Amino acid sequence: MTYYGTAAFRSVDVTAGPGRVLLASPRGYCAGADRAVVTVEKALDRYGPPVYVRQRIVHNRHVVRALEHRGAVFVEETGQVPAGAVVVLPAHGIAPEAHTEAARRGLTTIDATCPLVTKVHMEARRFAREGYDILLIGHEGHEEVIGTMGEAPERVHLVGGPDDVPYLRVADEGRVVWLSQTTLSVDETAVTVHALKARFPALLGPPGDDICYATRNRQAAVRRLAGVCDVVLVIGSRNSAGSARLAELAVLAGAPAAHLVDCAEEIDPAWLRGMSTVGLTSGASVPEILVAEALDRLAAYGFDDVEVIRAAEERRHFALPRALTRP
Ligand code: 0O3
Ligand code: SF4
Repeated sequence: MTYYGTAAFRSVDVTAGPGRVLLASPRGYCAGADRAVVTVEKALDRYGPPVYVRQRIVHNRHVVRALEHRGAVFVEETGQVPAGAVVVLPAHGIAPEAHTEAARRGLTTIDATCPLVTKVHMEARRFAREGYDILLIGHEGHEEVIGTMGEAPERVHLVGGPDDVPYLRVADEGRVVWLSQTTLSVDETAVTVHALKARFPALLGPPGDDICYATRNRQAAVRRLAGVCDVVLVIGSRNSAGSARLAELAVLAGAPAAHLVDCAEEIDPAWLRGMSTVGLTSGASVPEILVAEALDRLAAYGFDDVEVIRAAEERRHFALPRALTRP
């Protein structure tokens, strides 16, 4: 069949179909991302536009654009929010000094930080108070990492991977603990923790998993389907750490190729030529409409037999921030 792909506006001969799609479950919105997006929507309903949002509420281009259309204004710094305005803090959390700055400027602050990110902040605060050096496994420059480091900047050391371990210097090797970003690769983190334990035998770990349930489940699902797919498509934005990890993991788990795409239009039909099984999943910041559009596009290419591959059941739900539920 010849499909005139909107991505490149060119005629491409797709000889792939009929083929099947293995659809990962769970995929898409986690409880924290869902809560954060609904928080901005409810804030717009309650206060009217503009509602300011620190950074991206979640790392998804489609979500940010849709909220902008409704009157959300995304800013990098609290200082860019006019005095007295309403500001929503992102799901990834922010450093405590940003809360102080918001209060000083008289802003109405609605905190959409995911409770599971807040849990990591609280761990960092507690271990710092108890005199521990904190080895935070995470990606340099990622907003969640910046926020967690801000809880105890003098105590937290960022660990990007095993290569960083020999260079770590701590005050007391008997009082060290590792914590992590919530959206890391489970397997890569295990390798880093192994290297840290070899270097610091007294190393403690987080009291509960810092890599959250949603990250684990999405990785488990893609791992299950990758080995039997010719190619895996991951819907998610480039700046979404969790989505990028899913594409990497798909290849590590046996898929010959994987592609991270923001939306259906980015699916290049050339990727499907000669293929019979396509894996499809989406990151924790991705609304299901984008998956539905990708399925429509795949069906147009002849991949219209969809089978769900389930790795876990998810029922987690977080209540909205209290600022929005008060009468
Ligand atoms: O942390 P990551 O870049 O994957 O963030 P996303 O894509 O916005 O996904 C939601 C997860 C989150 C808010 C942080 O835990
Ligand atoms: Fe919360 Fe996990 Fe979702 Fe991050 S990925 S917002 S920690 S539930």
